[in-house]
Amino acid sequence: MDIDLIGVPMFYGCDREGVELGPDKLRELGLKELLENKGSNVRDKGNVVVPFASPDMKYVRSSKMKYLDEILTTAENLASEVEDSLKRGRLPLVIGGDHSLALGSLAGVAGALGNRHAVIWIDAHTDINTDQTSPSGNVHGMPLAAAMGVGPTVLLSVHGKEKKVLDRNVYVVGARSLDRGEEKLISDSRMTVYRIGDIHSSGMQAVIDDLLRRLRESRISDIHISYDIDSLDKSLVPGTGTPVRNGLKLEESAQLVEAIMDTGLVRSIDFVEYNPKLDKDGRTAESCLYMLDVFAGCLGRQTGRMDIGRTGS
Ligand code: DIR
Ligand code: MN
Ligand code: MN
Ligand code: MN
Repeated sequence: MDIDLIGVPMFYGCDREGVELGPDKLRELGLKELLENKGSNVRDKGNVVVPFASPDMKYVRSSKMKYLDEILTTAENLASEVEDSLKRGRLPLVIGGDHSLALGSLAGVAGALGNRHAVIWIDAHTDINTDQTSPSGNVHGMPLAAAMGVGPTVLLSVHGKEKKVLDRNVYVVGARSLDRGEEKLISDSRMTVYRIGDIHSSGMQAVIDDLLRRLRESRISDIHISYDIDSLDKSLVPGTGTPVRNGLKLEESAQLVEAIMDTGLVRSIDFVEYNPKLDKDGRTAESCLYMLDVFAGCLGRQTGRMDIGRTGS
């Protein structure tokens, strides 16, 4: 596979410093070489520009969404990069940074692919808060709602005003820490949420079978994976801002990622929320590299240029 690495050194969406070091730390740990050794052709596009802001600027633009201006500017920058990579037939691998960057990656995906794609969101959280339902004001809890067209206009207008994905094509896997407003949106929308309880009672394979069947039935042509490392159990990722107990094991996560990747429909990937500053013993880096190796193996097996067949903007 031809891959474009894109770093997003940003912490504004989680309001916890250290996660902005994620992209460079993963480079230092050999991410490019890992992908190349498994057979991919990799171009590192570097990091997108993230404007500077000091903590006293947190609420200048909005009282409910921290660092709103900086997050929106970063999202625009990222959307252009992702769209550009996809139009060149390359797979953007977006390395965070916090999960608010998905405002940009999903906007870029929509710009290049239209709306026949599915989004698979692997996360302990569903990230479907709005400015009204968020308990924290942290925008990393809002990008998936915004992509579906739910939330404040400013968040819906990144790189175009259209919805970035249809709610019936959204799948969350691994959810186990949801806010009240998020529960309401799940019942009011057509998105599918596979909670940790479903995974533990039916097994990961049953969840995968159901997911793949739904993707087939909805005639999905493209998939974006948004991988939040806090989907993994807290013990595996102490170095993330909001670790949650009772999470996925590495083997379960690998099984899931391999099944999705092996559809051959995955066009773009986010890998987010690794915070090297909180990773005191290197265990989180190890978990990240384990999962990135799984992605690398799948990507390396897929050959050639992607022909997405559509270039409309
Ligand atoms: C929480 C935490 N639902 C919020 N969200 C996180 O602040 O909206 N998402 N950590 O990854
Ligand atoms: Mn998330
Ligand atoms: Mn999360
Ligand atoms: Mn565009």
